[in-house]
Amino acid sequence: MIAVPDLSAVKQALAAQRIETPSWAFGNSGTRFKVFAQPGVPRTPEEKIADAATVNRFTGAAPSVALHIPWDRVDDYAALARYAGDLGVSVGAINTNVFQDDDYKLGSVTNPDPGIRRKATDHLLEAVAVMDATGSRDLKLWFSDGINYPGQDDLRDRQDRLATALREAYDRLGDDQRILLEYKLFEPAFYATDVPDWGTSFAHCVELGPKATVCIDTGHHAPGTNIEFIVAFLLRQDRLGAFDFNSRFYADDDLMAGAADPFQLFRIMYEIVRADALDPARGINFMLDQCHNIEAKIPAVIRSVMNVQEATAKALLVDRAALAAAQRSGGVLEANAVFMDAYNTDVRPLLAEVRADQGLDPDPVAAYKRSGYQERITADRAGGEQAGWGA
Ligand SMILES: [Mn+2]
Repeated sequence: MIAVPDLSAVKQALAAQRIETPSWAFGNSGTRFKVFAQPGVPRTPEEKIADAATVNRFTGAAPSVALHIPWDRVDDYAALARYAGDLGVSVGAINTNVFQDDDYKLGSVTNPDPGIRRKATDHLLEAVAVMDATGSRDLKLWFSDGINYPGQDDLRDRQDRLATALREAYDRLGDDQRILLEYKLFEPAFYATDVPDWGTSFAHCVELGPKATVCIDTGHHAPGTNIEFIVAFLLRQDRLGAFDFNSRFYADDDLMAGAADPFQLFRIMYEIVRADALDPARGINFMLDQCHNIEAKIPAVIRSVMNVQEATAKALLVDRAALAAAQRSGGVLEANAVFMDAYNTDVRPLLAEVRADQGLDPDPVAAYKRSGYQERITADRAGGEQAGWGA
């Protein structure tokens, strides 16, 4: 059996783990072909926050919820943050949206039209004002900007325009605020994306300053990309700010974290543990970025939180002394066996204990189903328009 040096330290680390949920995971979503509406889906930002608070109530591990502007636009953001606080959660990252206006057909902050660049940059500044009101630390930026055809626009000029907009947003940040710059290989642009990979994001962050960090969305890479290498590299450079966890089989599928490749999630979390970066005080925001198109949304988010916890527990169980000894002696098979022993451990009983110690039900999904919450929201939210993409 594997040797675990200090099981109480493992349990303590798991109890302290924090995972941020996305408001949009609770609304209706779909593919480009169809959005399937579900009963009980939130109609307002407040109802999305109530659902996120429900996930936190059953997992004890999801005390913040990310908002998306303008999908979660309200008149009084300070009041929204107080409402969240009353439900036991805080407002997390503020996500910007410069991809849904007709103006952005040729790009937002990289658009060849300076008037459209101004409009997009003003939206980023508006998001920082929202952060001031909600007490949020993180400004999350993802740009759909890119081009579909060679020659459509100048690749280098677009980088200059991007840098200009990022600088303006960065200079607007308060002392305790920061930028999370997300990258994505392709889609909606199919030939060249302006922030396609971690290297581009990293370089812009370095140029901006210490308050700019990279956000890794696990679904935003080419197939076969070694994401844990990117994690290790960015941690070493102190430039990893956040994850958008989700699963993909093909492209940016946004399925539940740990559903498609739990082994990859374990390898990622091992690099986090290896860098001692799990502690919330280290400043890495472990977020979910998912869409639950056909499955029930709240239990899917609960399951996702549990999947991240399971991958983390396995990563914490790696016998690092044995691993280091095997690595030093060139024991290829032995080192790999140490890794696999941890991965193959059934950590569900351990996590059930951690939950019981916190006064939680050891099975959060079953507890949610028994709670009657789903039936209540289905009845209460029968009238009015459901929130979804673009709402
Ligand atoms: Mn994302």
